[in-house]
Amino acid sequence: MKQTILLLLLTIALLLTACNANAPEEPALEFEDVWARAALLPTDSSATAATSAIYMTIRNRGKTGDKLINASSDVAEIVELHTTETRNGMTMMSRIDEVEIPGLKKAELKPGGLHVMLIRLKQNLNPGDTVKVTLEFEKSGSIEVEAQVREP
Ligand SMILES: [Cu+2]
Repeated sequence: MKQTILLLLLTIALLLTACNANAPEEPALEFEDVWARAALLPTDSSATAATSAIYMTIRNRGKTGDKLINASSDVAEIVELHTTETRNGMTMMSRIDEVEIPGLKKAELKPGGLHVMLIRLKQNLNPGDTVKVTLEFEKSGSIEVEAQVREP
């Protein structure tokens, strides 16, 4: 029984090694489940400006890590990379300079965590709309992705 498990583990290890051997050296980024939180502009001009956020999973199939260092979009006046932290029971968002995407791993941007913050929206984001966002990576350069607008 022990031997069977050992053999199984060995086989899995070999398979994993074989998979990684095929992986390119350079970062190879894939984007999954890219979406933006639906938001409406305030109808009252004295109200605070509307904000939203873009979330996604960034998978790196290459061996070398990369970093998301900037983002831009036409739908908002300001676009920032944010993280969410809870300190003394208070949940706060803060701006960060980069999001790391290690080699052969993934980075998840999701509600309550990392996100691309859209500040001062210029238009309504209705469910079903698509939003274009340009992501800038340290090594992979600029990549445009489309986010589907939906309710969280
Ligand atoms: Cu934020």
